[in-house]
Amino acid sequence: MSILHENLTTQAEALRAQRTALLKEHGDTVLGSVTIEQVLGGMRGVPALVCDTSSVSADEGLRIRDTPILDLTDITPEETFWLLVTGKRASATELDELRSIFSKYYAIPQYVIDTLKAMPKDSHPMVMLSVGLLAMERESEFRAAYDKGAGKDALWQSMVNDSVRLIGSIPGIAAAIYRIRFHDGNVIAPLTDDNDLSNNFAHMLGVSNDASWKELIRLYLVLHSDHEGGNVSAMTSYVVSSALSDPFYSVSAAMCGLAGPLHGLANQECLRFIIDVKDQFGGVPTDEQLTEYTWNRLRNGQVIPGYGHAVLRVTDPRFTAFYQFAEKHNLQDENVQIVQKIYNIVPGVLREHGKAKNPWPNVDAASGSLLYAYGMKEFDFYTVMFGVSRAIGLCSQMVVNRMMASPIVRPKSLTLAELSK
Ligand code: HAX
Repeated sequence: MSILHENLTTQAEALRAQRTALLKEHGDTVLGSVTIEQVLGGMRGVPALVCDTSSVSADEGLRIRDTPILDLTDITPEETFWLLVTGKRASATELDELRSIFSKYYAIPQYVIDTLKAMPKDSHPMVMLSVGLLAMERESEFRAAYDKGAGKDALWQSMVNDSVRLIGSIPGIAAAIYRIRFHDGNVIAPLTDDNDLSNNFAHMLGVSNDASWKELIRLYLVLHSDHEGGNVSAMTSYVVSSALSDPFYSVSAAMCGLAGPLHGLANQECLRFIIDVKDQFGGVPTDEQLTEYTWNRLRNGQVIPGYGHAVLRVTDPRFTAFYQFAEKHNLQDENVQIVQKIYNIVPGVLREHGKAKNPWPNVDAASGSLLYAYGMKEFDFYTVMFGVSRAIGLCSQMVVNRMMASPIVRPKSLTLAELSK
């Protein structure tokens, strides 16, 4: 049994006891009412999920286990996973063990590479990511444990094993997609002298040898990891895994949701927006040009990618973290300058436009321009980068839910006629 399992054993019992006590003593406590606007409006604000790993408030944004994300910008993906799943900061020994478990999976199975190579050349990288994860489902220890009759209270243990395998493998799957889809198809092997997850991911992508590229990848993997339980990708994996589907099924399904332009694909759309602006004006536009360009887009019924949020009502702290990274490393190419100019202009236009409840940038507004600055110019790939990070949060949430022995999700739907009545 790993140190991680040992840490979680006591927690699993405590979580189940807390859940049972809440159900027994307060099961009929009313949390609020649900309006027709919420039923027709994507269930906005309906308190219907439990998520202990992180929370998002309108006026501050993401907290991981109650620590503001801007206080966590120096940690590694390994530390992030440990914090998300256990609620505690890892010791050096715990991290060493976790890193060594993850690193067993950096080199992905050949059949996954073969599957990715067999896909049509114009497959979207997010389709390839979802397929790559599904191909690995045969490795699931969770499914094997279920098939052998593991009891409901014990299933979280094999879910931890699947989670570390999945988190350890997904950088290799993503890097293979990048090499196959955009380069010569030669997949780069993991490092032999360094078992750090983000260093290996940075290396296997083969984009840059710059030390700050590794730093960007580390930051990227931390910032996108988790965003409480109600966003499309987290809720998808929650629903799928509630049917006791294993993490490979659940994260693969979540990636299909992340691939939507209103969710993770927004980072690809942001870069497209930036390049369009640059092409249109032959470089960084003036304030007036950008204002007019933004208005034209809104009049055309298109959204401004990277702006707005279903929960946030302030600048996303994850945007701030990327912005600070650009300043620290003096990244001043035209795309970064356009990101800065958009930040100066777009919130004012969106406020005047009067529709978006939040005129401020979200995480996707800056991330792509940084990847581009280091030479990763294939913006179809950016959501895959997001997915590698998000898998850390999805797996953490699924482990915690399985420790609690959460039941299958089954809300009630109504017909429009029933609503009208
Ligand atoms: N540009 C133009 N219009 C916008 C807008 C934007 N950036 N953000 C919101 N609006 C519009 C909505 O389309 C909606 O219009 P209708 O009433 O005509 O339908 C109206 O303003 C009210 O929307 P809202 O309540 O403020 O926002 P929602 O909770 O419905 O949606 C979204 C939140 C993030 C989907 C939305 O702000 C959006 O489409 N933003 C652009 C895409 C984007 O950046 N997505 C990434 C979000 C972060 C994320 O999940 N990353 O993965």
